[in-house]
Amino acid sequence: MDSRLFDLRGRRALVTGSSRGLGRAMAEGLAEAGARVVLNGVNAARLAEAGEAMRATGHDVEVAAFDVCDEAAVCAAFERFDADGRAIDILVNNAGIQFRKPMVELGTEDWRRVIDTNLTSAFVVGREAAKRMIARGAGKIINIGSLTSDLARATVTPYTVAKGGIKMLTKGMAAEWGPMNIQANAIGPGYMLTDMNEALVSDPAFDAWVKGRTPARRWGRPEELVGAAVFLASAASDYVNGQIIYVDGGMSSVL
Ligand code: GCO
Repeated sequence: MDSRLFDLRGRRALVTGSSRGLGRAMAEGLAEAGARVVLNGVNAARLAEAGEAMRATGHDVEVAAFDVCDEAAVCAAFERFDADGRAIDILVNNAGIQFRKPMVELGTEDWRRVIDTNLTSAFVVGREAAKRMIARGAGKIINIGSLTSDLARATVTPYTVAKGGIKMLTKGMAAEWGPMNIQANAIGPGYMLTDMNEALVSDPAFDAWVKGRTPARRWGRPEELVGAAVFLASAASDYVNGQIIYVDGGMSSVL
């Protein structure tokens, strides 16, 4: 096998929402595979800290603080990339929030906030990245879905709807941008040990449910997404388009 198949040297990867959690883990993994990584988040101080920590381990890291929900800020960020000659070869649309509430108690503003952050932002950032990728004749887009891209759980419906939308947005990107040599795919994490899930991990009943419901009998670790991310960011996936890879310990495959 050609060892360069998974080699990301010479490629720049923008990972949204990457100062911590799944985004940070994937950013570190892409850097390990040779990519120059652009960290993104809204908190400039936390972002700078993450950048320093990654540079300290020898990684080639840039930071770009902007709010993925602010279309003007997204467009300005890509204009700065253009001006600096920084091509985004790989985009990981990871930024997202969770908001747990039964729908009958859910305000429309909270609904919109989750949809905008978890789905609309992936469209806006994806569109701006794709314009440049089309001009260069190549690109990789990795949208972060969820187990809830396919399966619903009570009290997280806006998140579920957004993540279901991520699955179909990915197919739409494949349909429109595949002919321009852009491969758009998704990763569907299962129940991962992240800050976002802290309340669930520390709930003994929920913890037992996740472990009982998952063939792997455990929660996933953020770094366990790196393999799928490097695969979808590399030449190894040049004929893969519109797919979602579930990294969920098998939960979505069993009753
Ligand atoms: C929840 C969790 C899930 C997981 C993950 C599952 O409240 O059920 O937050 O949404 O985070 O997305 O794939």
